[in-house]
Amino acid sequence: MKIIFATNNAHKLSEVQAVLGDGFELVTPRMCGVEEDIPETSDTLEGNASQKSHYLYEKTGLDCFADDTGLEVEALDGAPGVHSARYATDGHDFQANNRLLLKNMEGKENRRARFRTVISLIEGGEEHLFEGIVEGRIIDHESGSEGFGYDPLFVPDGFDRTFAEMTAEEKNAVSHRGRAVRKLVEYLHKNA
Ligand code: ITT
Repeated sequence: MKIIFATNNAHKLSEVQAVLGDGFELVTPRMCGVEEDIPETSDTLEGNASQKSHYLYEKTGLDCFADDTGLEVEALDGAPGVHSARYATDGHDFQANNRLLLKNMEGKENRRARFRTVISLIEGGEEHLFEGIVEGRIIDHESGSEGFGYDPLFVPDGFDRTFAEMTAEEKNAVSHRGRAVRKLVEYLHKNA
């Protein structure tokens, strides 16, 4: 089954393809002739995921889905949250974001945080939402080189390694995105 995934993030694409398996072929916006950046102007993850999937559906008329993810840190009142991509700068500067997070966490005793992913699927013109959450903590230095984004700073509950110290398979087994995508797959299989 072919399905469009509204992302320009190559890391996300490979994580999602790994969970979906061989039965699904992911198509990117570029492969459908959508070259421009898809707007994300909402102040919630749900709103952004929905905005991205609707944008692509209106352009292509094909079934598609989008995910929006945020890192929600308790001691920072849920920041960076929906602003995770542009926490430190206007662009997707992972290193600058991690440096700013470390700075803002200096001296904080409460290190609790969670990643939350919301997927919006548009299938036959109808929208369905799926959520995935992983709880964990923010450590005080970067560790590991796998994954992307805030992975070097986040240790999921039940582990003593960051996401950036795990294989893609290990991360997907417990991650926010892995959980949300497994719900999506279950829905797609049921309705195939
Ligand atoms: P698209 O909108 O093109 O899909 P994006 O990188 O903007 O890609 P999001 O808005 O969903 O993706 O994610 C916001 C930021 O959150 C992202 O730039 C990363 O810094 C961070 N992030 C998302 N998923 C992550 C993950 O699995 N591990 C670590 N950081 C992640």
